[in-house]
Amino acid sequence: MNDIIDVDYREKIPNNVNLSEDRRVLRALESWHPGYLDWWKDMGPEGFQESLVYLRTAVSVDPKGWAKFDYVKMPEYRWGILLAPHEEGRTVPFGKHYGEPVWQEVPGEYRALLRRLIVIQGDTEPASVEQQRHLGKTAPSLYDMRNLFQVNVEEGRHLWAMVYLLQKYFGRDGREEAEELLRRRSGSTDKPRMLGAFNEATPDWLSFFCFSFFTDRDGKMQLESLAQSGFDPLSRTCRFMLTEEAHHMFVGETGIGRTVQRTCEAMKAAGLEDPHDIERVRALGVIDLPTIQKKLNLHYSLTLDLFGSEVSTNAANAFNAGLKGRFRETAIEDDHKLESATYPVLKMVDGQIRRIDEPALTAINMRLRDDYTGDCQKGIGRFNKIIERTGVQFELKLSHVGFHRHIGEFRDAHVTPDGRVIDKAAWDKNRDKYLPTAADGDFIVSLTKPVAEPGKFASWIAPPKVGIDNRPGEFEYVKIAA
Ligand code: BYC
Ligand code: FE
Ligand code: FE
Repeated sequence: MNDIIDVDYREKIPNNVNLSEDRRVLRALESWHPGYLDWWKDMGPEGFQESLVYLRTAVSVDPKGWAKFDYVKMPEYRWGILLAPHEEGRTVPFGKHYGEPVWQEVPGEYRALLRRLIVIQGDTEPASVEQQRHLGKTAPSLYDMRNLFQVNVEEGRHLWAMVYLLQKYFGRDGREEAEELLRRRSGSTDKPRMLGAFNEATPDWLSFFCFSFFTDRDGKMQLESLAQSGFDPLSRTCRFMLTEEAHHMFVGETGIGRTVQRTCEAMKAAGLEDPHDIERVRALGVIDLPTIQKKLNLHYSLTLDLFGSEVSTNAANAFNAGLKGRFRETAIEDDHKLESATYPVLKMVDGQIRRIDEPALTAINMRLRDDYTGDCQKGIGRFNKIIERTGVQFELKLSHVGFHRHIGEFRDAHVTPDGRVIDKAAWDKNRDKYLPTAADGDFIVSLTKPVAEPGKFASWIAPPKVGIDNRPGEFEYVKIAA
């Protein structure tokens, strides 16, 4: 990989961190880049590395126009390092340093805690690319394929964002962590990614849409909390990442919405009234609503695990230290120190689900999860509006937070999607009604035949209302290399 020498990094990496003057970091990035490209070629979108994809590239942080669209081969995407503008006089917005000037360097006493947060955040980004690498081959349209690849290159950029922080602020161990981020692999037994949901498979397009709806939304919540950080470079990095995250959730939300819409329209056209008549609905070449519900149950529950335990001293320490705040911290009206406040936490008590007041400081994860649940609920409401408009009688629901959990209070409990505690035998008996089965998966895979003709869509999904970058319906979003 000697071509790297030819790369003019001052020009090649779009940045607003004055990289050309920062020789030490430039050198660290130069030596990291070949490994990143090797990783991208091995673990990035399979079979499309030579194709021309109509992608947006972040080139500045100007809210009026931070991106430009053009055809690029993904390995040549210009992964940049962009921080939201410096805010004059910013102070630590929470915790025991509340009101003190924010840090431009890593506070020594919090070094380990901060590094861990950055590494965990960084680890999720390449993990999602790995999880989604096979999906290009079954894309329901060129439009969807382009959206997948857009999300993928931007998750790649999010990795760069965290690697920049590690290399600039954490010296040798930062560089080692940056290397490790390229070594772990989603789903691997010996070197798995750090968090549970990022080691799960994303076997089909409905899973991808659910992932971007639910899991990228956890990304949004976590980035919002880190955007509050008193460590200013982390805050500025996350603030800019959030502008990209919005598109990822758009892909998820419109993807599920279009799937739901197509199902309902096909049912109406065929005169099918019963959404639970699965066989006849499936025979129309669309995904039945109960199966969509099961997919939502799965991805929501896997994502809830990413919030950690409801009661967590890690979270309390990060808050106290001023490193990770609450969702929209600065808009909350309280002391921002949580010295005596309490927060209601859902817990398992004697086999019952109860709401118990806990010190708010240790209930930070629970609070963020509540904010997240509210956000998801609104999305589900929008799906139900789509169903309603078609006249089909069916309501999608967000499952109970205790359902199908592996982390925290509900980890050992069996809770139904509607929040009833049941025993293991009842769970085993009904599991296939709550979660997708292998047969459901096979059915979805059988439908996901690739469609690569501009302007055409697979049978199971409705076309989008508008194109990307206002392009017309027939636009060739991906020029597939032979
Ligand atoms: N899987 O005190 P606890 C995104 C570990 S998504 C495995 O309960 P804490 C994206 C935990 O590490 C956003 N292990 O939890 C989306 C700890 O281990 P140690 C990613 C888990 O620390 C789509 C122990 O259990 N960013 O950006 O308060 C595509 C006890 O932990 C899990 C972040 O997550 C799990 N699910 O909270 C692409 C932000 N949960 O230390 C990208 C940074 C917990 O005892 N991370 N554990 O060995 C954090 O803020 C926190 O680490 C967590 C956990 C919220 C993840
Ligand atoms: Fe990301
Ligand atoms: Fe994302």
